[in-house]
Amino acid sequence: YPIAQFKKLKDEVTRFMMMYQFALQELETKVEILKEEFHLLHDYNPIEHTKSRVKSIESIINKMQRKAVPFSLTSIKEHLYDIAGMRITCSFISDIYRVCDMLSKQSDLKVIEIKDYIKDPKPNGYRSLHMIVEIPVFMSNGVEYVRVEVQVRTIAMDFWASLEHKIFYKYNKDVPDELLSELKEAAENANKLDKQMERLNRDIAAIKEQQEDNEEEELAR
Ligand code: 0O2
Repeated sequence: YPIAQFKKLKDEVTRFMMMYQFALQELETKVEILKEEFHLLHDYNPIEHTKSRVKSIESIINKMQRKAVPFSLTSIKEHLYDIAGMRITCSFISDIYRVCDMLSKQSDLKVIEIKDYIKDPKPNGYRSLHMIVEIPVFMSNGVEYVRVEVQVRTIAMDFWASLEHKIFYKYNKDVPDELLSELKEAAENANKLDKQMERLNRDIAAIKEQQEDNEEEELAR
């Protein structure tokens, strides 16, 4: 019964893709809660915005071919960690580590791997913190542990990565050398800007604290 077999396969694939969608929804809720709690308690929001996506079936197949992963749902789940991806854009570099720490402390979330491309940028200048996390997803027939790739970046890192990605594809992955070195220089400039903004933010916080102390002293007199 080829039709019945085809239907079974289609249901399996639908369920497989749904699992990643659910994992992302769970992670989005977690991040949203952290965001609101932080805002209410500290009157400050370390997260500018988030964006999630599930890889298309076409990209999954391309990646499987590139990595020579056998064609089965079990091996895809085992070998491809970025089927579900979430990008978290933060205001400052210190916020990236704060967000990573807050997520890592959640008991139902297991950190599988952390790649720190901020401490060790890629040779082309790419910076971001990548986390592979595993989240339990409860489905009607049991629990599935689903991996999600989380990329945590500043606005400047995101700006650079988005443009670099576009340029990379515009030149069909064969970018001229002089453009590559300009891109690298742009990444260093973005990093300088990130560091400058971090310093500014720290100075402003110190001034604010000093003002509050002065006001308290004034009231106590
Ligand atoms: P897309 O379209 O964003 O999904 P792997 O993920 O297994 O291929 P690797 O190298 O261990 O292998 O992954 P890594 O370094 O953690 O990077 C994976 C993702 O990070 C990429 O996904 C990009 O989204 C982003 N990334 C990594 N390096 C660069 C870079 O130099 N420039 C830009 N713009 N993005 C980068 P995909 O699958 O390549 O693409």
